[in-house]
Amino acid sequence: MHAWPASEVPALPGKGRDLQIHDTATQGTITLAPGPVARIYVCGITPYDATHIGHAATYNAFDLVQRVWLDTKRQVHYVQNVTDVDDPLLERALRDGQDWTELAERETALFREDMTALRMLPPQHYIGAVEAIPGIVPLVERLRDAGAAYDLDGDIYFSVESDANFGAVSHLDAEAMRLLSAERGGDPERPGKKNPLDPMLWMAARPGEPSWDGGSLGRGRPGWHIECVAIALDHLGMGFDIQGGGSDLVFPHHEMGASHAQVLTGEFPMAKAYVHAGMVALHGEKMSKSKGNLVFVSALRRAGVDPAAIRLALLSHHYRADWEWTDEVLEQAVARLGRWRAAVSRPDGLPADALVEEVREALANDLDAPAALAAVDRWVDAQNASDGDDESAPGLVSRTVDALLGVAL
Ligand code: 5CA
Ligand code: ZN
Repeated sequence: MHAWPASEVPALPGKGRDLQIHDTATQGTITLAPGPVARIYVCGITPYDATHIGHAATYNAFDLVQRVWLDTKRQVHYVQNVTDVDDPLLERALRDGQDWTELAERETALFREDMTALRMLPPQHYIGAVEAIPGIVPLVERLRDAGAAYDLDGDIYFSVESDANFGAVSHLDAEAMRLLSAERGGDPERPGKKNPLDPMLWMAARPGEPSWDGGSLGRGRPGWHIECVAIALDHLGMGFDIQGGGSDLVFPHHEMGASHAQVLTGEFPMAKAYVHAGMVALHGEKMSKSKGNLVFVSALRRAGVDPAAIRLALLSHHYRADWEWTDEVLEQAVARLGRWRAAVSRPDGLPADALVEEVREALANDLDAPAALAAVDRWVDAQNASDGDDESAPGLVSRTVDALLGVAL
């Protein structure tokens, strides 16, 4: 699949510092020191509805990761998937009497537009589940041949008991896992499974549903977790720097993915850091396609909201926090954008070299975007209250805000 166009990232004087980031698996902050090419996999959308603010907040977090690494003069190898065949997508298409491929294509196209408007840097490889099927089938065959997968009425399940390290990403107890599995696409109640938590690797063809040739697996379609493992291993290999997503992916998705990869390669972890963004709520509940309590990025854009203000609204919350979208959050962001633009539109101003370092330090410290905004606020307030004469300052501030925060002033 094609991704979306990259906005230019201005180069800044000097060099950023290495990223320290909270890792769910080790339950602490680690310093990542990638080689010349940093590698990141971010779980992409299931395209059955438009991009909402919760999605945008999660992709904003990983966009900051890219920007921090680019500022350390590294290249970034970024891979993202699109779950373009899965139960919720097929159910929505059936409900609305539309073709599932058209639904997926339309919503993916809208996602690209939203990401472009928000200045999120694109992945180099943007891979759909459907196009990944030829790579998924041999992995499922290998798991089965290694005794880590079994057949249940034609469906192939992964046996979580085949991985001694199972649980090492989420650290949840069995009961919590069971509840989350039922909530998030698993089928712990299905009779005949070795362990209720075992996730499907390959679902045998169902009447009226799309299916593909699975070689020795028979016709069917891939499970969700093996999709991301196959794409990540194909494009990044084991031991890449970050696997990212929202905190609702910790279990079962990232736990199962780590487990599949561990059994396939004998190595743990698949990613050096498992990084999770908090959940954005609306009216007190997690924004979710299934509940329908959504604020769409595209609807805000249509209503004339500047995407830079949406981006500032996202940045005003720490990525690991759960937070609530309100009109006030957006109003404050619009006001801040106005103040910032006024301050950098002056021909000269207060020296800004220290600000560049403050923003760098805030982001390198577990992507502390609110601290970065506070640093820019301080420069802006001082600039508006005085008459500095550094002619390079407004341009340097604009470039810093653009390069490190993705906001065009
Ligand atoms: N296709 C899978 C990942 S492989 C999936 O979870 N798709 S999704 O469309 O449901 O979500 C896309 C990303 O947005 C995921 O990282 C998810 O964790 C994140 N996300 C979903 N809802 C919210 C929310 N309310 N707040 C923050 N992030 C969210
Ligand atoms: Zn994923």
